Amino acid sequence: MKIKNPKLWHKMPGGIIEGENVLYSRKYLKDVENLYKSKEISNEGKNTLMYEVYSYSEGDETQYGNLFWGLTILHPVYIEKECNMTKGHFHENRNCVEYYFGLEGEGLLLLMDEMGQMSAEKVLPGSLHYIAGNFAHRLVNIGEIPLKIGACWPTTAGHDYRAVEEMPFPYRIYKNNGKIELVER
Ligand code: S6P
Ligand code: ZN
Repeated sequence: MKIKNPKLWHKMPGGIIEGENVLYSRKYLKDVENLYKSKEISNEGKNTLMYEVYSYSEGDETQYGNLFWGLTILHPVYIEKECNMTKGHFHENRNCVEYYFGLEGEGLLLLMDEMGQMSAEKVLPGSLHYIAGNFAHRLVNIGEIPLKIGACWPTTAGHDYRAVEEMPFPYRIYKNNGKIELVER
């Protein structure tokens, strides 16, 4: 019997599990500019790479009980001092929970319930975050290096971005002279 090599999941960008079922997407500033307060983004700035998302699963994604394993990399970009953030979403299926865990860098995980109440958790290497199914979640890079987090969630969860567009997270996150500021909209 041959012993198999393990999947080095945190090295996904290195292509270690290339050839298997890995999905990859990336967002440029032009894709997410509406999230930011600044309306003065240059055409050149719009091509800035903001974040990358890898996800991986085996078997049938429509099968209840199946899971995604994911990696999100948020680059250290500031738009007039506002920190780089993911779009943020609820899961379409509000029963589907998720775990995030910090790998590298420094961030915040913003959690918002369906009434629009927000809380924030510090994300750092080794931190573990349980995201209940009825909470919208957004990652924010508050550091100077890429923020990398691992994630695990049901393949049947889906993304509900519209609910967050209609009821945005109530705080913007800025870094001002090295200090993190949460500013109410
Ligand atoms: C999926 C999970 C992550 C995010 C990723 C990007 O349920 O929460 O993989 O999709 O961090 O965030 P967003 O809000 O742009 O999908
Ligand atoms: Zn999610």
